[in-house]
Formats: sequence, C-alpha cells, structure tokens
Amino acid sequence: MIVIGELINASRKDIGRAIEGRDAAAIQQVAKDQADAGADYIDVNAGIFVDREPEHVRWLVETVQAVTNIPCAIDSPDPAAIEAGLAVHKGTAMINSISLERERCENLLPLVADTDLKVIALCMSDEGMPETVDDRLKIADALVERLTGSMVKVENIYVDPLVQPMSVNNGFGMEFLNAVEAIMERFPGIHTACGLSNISYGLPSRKFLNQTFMAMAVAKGLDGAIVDPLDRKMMANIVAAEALAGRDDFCMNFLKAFRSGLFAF
Ligand code: THG
Repeated sequence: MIVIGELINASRKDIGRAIEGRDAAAIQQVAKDQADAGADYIDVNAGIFVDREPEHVRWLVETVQAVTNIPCAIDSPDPAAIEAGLAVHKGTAMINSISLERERCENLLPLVADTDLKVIALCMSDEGMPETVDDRLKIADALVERLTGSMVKVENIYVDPLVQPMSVNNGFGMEFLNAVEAIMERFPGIHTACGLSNISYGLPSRKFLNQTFMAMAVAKGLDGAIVDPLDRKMMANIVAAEALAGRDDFCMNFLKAFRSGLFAF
C-alpha cells in the first residue's frame, strides 16, 4: 500500500494559518511526523486559497522537501498550481490529480507526458460525479487511454474511483469497492488510490468507519490511499489487511510491523 499523508491540507485550520503566515517550522513538523509514521508521499494542498494557490503550493513543496526525503503528492484541481509545485520539486513527484474535466486534462497531459511522474487519475468528468461502477469505468477507460497515449507507464497511474459519503447514499461504499476491483482487473499493472475519509463524512465515529472501509478496500485490491498516517490503528489495519489479502509474502511486513510495536495500542 502506498500511503499518502493527508495532513498538510489548508482546509485544516492550523495548516491554513501556517501557510498564510509562512510558518515553515509548523509545516515541517507535520511533514516529519508523517514521514516517521511510514508515509510514502506527503500530500500538499492549498486549495482554500484560490487566487494564491500556485505560490502557496510552491512554498509548501520547498518547505516540506527541506526536511524529508520522501516525495510530495501535489494536490490541486488547478493545473497552474501543480505546475508551480512541480517546478521546484526534487525527485519524482506524484500529481494529484488529473481528471477527465476538459481544462484540467488538456493542461495536465503535456506536463506528465513522457515523464516518470506518478499520476492520480480521478474519475470525474465535466458531466459531474460518477455514482455507479459503470460511470467510473467509462471515465477510467478514457483517462488510461489518454495517459498511456501520452507515454505515461501504466504502473505510474493511480486511478481514484472517487469515494463519496455513505451518509448521502448507502450504496456509495459498495459502488466504490466494486469499481476498485473492476479497475484492477481491467488494466493489469495499474494502481488504485483514494481519499478514503470521504466515506464517513456527516457521520459519527469517522475513524472507525474509515478503518473498516480500508480493510474492505484492501480486499478488493486498493493499493494507494490518502490517509492520516498518525492514525496508528489505520496503519496497523493496512498491514494486517494486506497480509490477510495475500499481498504480504510469508507475512514479512506483518511480522516486521509487529516487532516494531505497531499493534501494541
Ligand atoms: N481524492 C484525491 N485527492 C484528495 C481527495 C480525494 N485530496 C483531498 C481529500 N480528498 C483527501 N485529503 C484529506 C485531507 C484532510 C482531511 C480529509 C481529507 C481531514 N478532514 C477532517 C474532516 O473532514 O473532518 C478535517 C478535520 C481538521 O480540521 O483537522 O483532515 O478524494 N485524489
């Protein structure tokens, strides 16, 4: 499982304030904590600052990379913000995300064409949010075709089928899970990723719901997630679920995690 640490997101009050006030130490602490907890990527999102998003994203990438060796997932719907972050990023970044929305797709394809960047391909189009497995597969088909047509390797693509709140429609959980399974089957070598916590929006005990949903998604083949790496139970759940799903040879990762104390709450 590729773990993308979600905590550097301007919609969180402390982070929004730290970005505005250029409090590098505060951002760097959150970056280091997530890397130490086992994150593979640090998501950087300044989405609440519409006009100043590119400059904030650029500052976030520089600030985070000054203290960690792991790459960033540059999280914005605005191609200009992604371009600004990429311009200063060292190593191989993850783009979060491209979608089938026309403007986003047209502007981002040239940026990722022929590169080794990791790309999250969000199942969203100008026709709105997908609801069924079929809606998601149609968008995934078109996105994968365009990305591979631009010489992006299939193993660098993370399709995000889009998690929607089950408080809105209690079928959304299974539609998402079945989409993960269908996408993993249809495009050998591809990955899937998602912002998992959307599932519990509007409900109590969100962490508990997110942890349970993670185990179900791992069983369907999910191999990337934007989550809080400081949530120990979530991280323990991922390791246990992957072993149970037969994705951990000789239970090596599970045993290693046990020895390092991950399951001692
Ligand atoms: N797919 C992709 N990218 C995404 C999402 C997705 N990026 C943004 C988002 N969704 C995932 N990231 C976060 C980051 C932080 C929080 C949730 C999702 C978060 N939420 C608390 C809440 O909602 O209650 C806020 C609480 C707080 O203020 O701390 O922390 O779906 N590709």
